[in-house]
Amino acid sequence: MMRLKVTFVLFLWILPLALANLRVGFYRRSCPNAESMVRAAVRRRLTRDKSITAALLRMHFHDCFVRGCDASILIDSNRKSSSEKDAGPNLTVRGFELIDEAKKALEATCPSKVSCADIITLATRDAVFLSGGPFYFVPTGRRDGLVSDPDEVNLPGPTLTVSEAFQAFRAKNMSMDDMVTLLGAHTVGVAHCSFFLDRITRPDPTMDRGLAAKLRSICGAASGSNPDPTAFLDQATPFALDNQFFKQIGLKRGVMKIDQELANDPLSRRIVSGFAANATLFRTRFAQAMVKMGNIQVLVGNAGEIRRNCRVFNPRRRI
Ligand code: HEM
Ligand SMILES: *[C@@H]1O[C@H](CO)[C@@H](O)[C@H](O)[C@H]1NC(C)=O
Ligand SMILES: *[C@@H]1O[C@H](CO)[C@@H](O)[C@H](O)[C@H]1NC(C)=O
Ligand SMILES: CC(=O)N[C@H]1CO[C@H](CO)[C@@H](O)[C@@H]1O
Repeated sequence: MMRLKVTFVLFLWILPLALANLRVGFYRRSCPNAESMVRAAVRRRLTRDKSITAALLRMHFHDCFVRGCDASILIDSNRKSSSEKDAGPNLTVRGFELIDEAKKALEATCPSKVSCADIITLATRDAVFLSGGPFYFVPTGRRDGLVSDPDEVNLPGPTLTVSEAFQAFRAKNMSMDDMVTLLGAHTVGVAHCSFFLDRITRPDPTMDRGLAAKLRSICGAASGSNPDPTAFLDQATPFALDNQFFKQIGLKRGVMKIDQELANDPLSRRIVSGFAANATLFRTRFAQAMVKMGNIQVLVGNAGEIRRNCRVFNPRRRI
C-alpha cells in the first residue's frame, strides 16, 4: 500500500514534467516522415532561392522573442484584427510561403499532427545545415499559440548598444554568449539601407572606409521603384552559415551598428574574437544556442492547438 502510494505520487509528479518537455523525434510515431517532408520543402526552395536561410532564421528569432516559439508570427491580420505581421519590426520577415508549402504536405499525410511552430524550427535547422552550417537535433512537440498581437512585438533594434540589446535576451534567460552566438546568424542575409543609413551619411570611425563607400553607392541608388535597397550583412560569404561574420566585424566591416558594436564592446569582443579564430567553436555554440532559442516559452501538452492553416487560428469549436 505504502509502495503504491509512493509510486502514485511519483507518477503524478513526473507526468506533467514529461508532458512539459519537448523531445527529439516527437513525431516518430504520429507522423514518421514529418522531418523529412519539411527538409524536402526547404531543399526545393533553396535550389532556386539561397536567401531562404536568412529569411527562416529571422522568422524563427522573431517568433520566439515575442510570446515564445508558438508560430504567432505566421498569423495573417484580417479586417477584424491585426496580427504581429502588422508591427513595425516584422517589416521584412519573409518565407511564409515555404512554411505554407511544408504545412500543406504535412496536412495531406498526417492531418492536425505537426504544429506550425515546429515547422518553423525544423525548416530553420535544415536551412542552416544545407547552407554549410552545423546539423543539430531539435526537440519538437511545440503547440501553436492562440494570440498574435502587434502590440506585443518589442524586439531589439539595430542601433542599440550591446548592453541594451542584452536586456531583451536576458529577459528570455539567454546569456551574453548566447546573444553573440545568435547574432552570428547575421552571417547570412541582408539589411535595408534605412537600418544603417545613419552610419554612412556622416563619417563613422568604427566603419571601414571601403565598406562605407560601397554602402553609400548601394543606398544612393535608391529610386521610386526601389526606395530602400539592401546590402549583405556579411561582406565575404553572404549565403554561407559560417564564422565570416565575426572575422568581418573584426575588420570594421559590420553593416548595422549592433553588429559592429559586438566587436568593439568589452562585454562581447572576446566572444567575437573566439568565434573569428575558431570556426568549430562557432558551429558548436551556434547549434546549442539555436536549440536554446527554440525552447523559449513553448506551449506543450494540451496548451494551444495544432493549426491546420498556419496563417489562421483554427475555428473555435461550438459547444
Ligand atoms: C540584438 C539582436 C538583433 C537585432 C537588433 C537584429 C536586427 C536586424 C535587422 C534590423 C535586420 C535587417 C532587416 C531588414 O532590413 O530586412 C536583421 C536581419 C537579419 N537578422 Fe537580425 N537582429 C538581431 C538578432 C538576430 C537573431 C538572434 C537572429 C537569428 C538567430 C537574426 C537573424 C537575422 C537574419 C538572418 C537577417 C537577414 C534577413 C534577410 O536577409 O531577410 N537576427 N536583423
Ligand atoms: C527564466 O528562468 C526563470 C527561473 O528559472 C523562470 O522563472 C522564467 O519563467 C524564465 N523565463 C523565460 C522567459 O523562460
Ligand atoms: C576550437 O573549438 C573546439 C570546440 O570547442 C575545441 O575543441 C578546439 O580545441 C578549439 N581549437 C582551438 C585551436 O582552440
Ligand atoms: C509580411 C507582412 O505582413 N508585413 C507587414 C508588416 O507590417 C507592415 C506595416 O503595418 C505591413 O504593411 C506589412 O504588410
